[in-house]
Amino acid sequence: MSRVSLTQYLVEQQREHGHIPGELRLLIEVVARTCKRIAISVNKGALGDVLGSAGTANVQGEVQKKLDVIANELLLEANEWGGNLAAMASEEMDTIHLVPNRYPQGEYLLLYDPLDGSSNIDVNVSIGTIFSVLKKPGTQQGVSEADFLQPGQSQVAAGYCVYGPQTMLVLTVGDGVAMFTLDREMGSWSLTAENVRIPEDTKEFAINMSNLRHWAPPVRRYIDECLAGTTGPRKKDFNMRWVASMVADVHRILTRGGIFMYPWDQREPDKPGKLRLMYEANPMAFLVEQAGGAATNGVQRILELQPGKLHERVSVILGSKNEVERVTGYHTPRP
Ligand code: P6P
Repeated sequence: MSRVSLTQYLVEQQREHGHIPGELRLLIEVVARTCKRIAISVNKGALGDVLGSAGTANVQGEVQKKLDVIANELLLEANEWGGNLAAMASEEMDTIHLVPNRYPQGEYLLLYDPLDGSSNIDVNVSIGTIFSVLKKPGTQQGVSEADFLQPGQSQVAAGYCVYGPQTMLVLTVGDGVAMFTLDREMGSWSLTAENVRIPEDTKEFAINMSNLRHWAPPVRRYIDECLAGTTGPRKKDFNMRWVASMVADVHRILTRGGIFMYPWDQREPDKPGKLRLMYEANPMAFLVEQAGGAATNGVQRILELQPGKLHERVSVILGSKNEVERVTGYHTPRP
């Protein structure tokens, strides 16, 4: 049986729902092709000059891995010529990257974390590329950072590529979530799941437990109740997973349910959280909601948050709807 390719899926989705005009389809296909190219570098490991530190720091003040820089460069170069993009923003770049004047400017804005989970690269644990697509507001020529500062519900597409035992592309354009597996013999993406649904209940939570003493009381209460298992108020035992690679943890939740939490903690009280709103939380929240899950910052839907800065951080609680609503309820007790 011949499988549905990414191009066929996008063409048929456009025919049925009209959400993927040609310029957006080109953007998605170019990002998907670049993820295949990134996978080649990731899979080289010690056989290629791709491991270890690049000896530079990014805007977050984090040491950049060689693969962070490689992935960022590949995405920049691949997305400049299409005539469908006005500019790009990346976790690895201080400011937005305008499409060079030698190319026509388009109406889309592309944001990405080129390689999330970089601390896992050198120890061969799954990592990923996360991307988010917005439309440039207005019709005026030119583009500024302010044009990127749109709430997540304005996204027209979002997705990630997980470089794991399988290389998989997971995508939404607002009509549900589809998953594609890289067919290495063909060198193409094959549709392997669509209309993905996250179970509303779960027995599996994902959080970095080493931060337990730093959490706010509502998070501490929720986790304590999970740990109490059948002897506590939840009356059921829970399991825990923490890959420390958001793409891997979210992929597990999209595949079998669960709740992922990277909440505010008192280690750096001025920071609302560790994860970035524009190119980590927003695309993941779009995917999770499209799969019937929920995503909040503990108080509000992540997709409703109005960004103030390109690289701002946010507290993230996402996954199985009933669990996310429970944790959110602990933050905002019912009147
Ligand atoms: P910690 C990876 O660096 C990342 O940004 C996310 O992918 C991941 O969920 C989180 O940080 C892990 O953070 O503090 O557990 O190492």
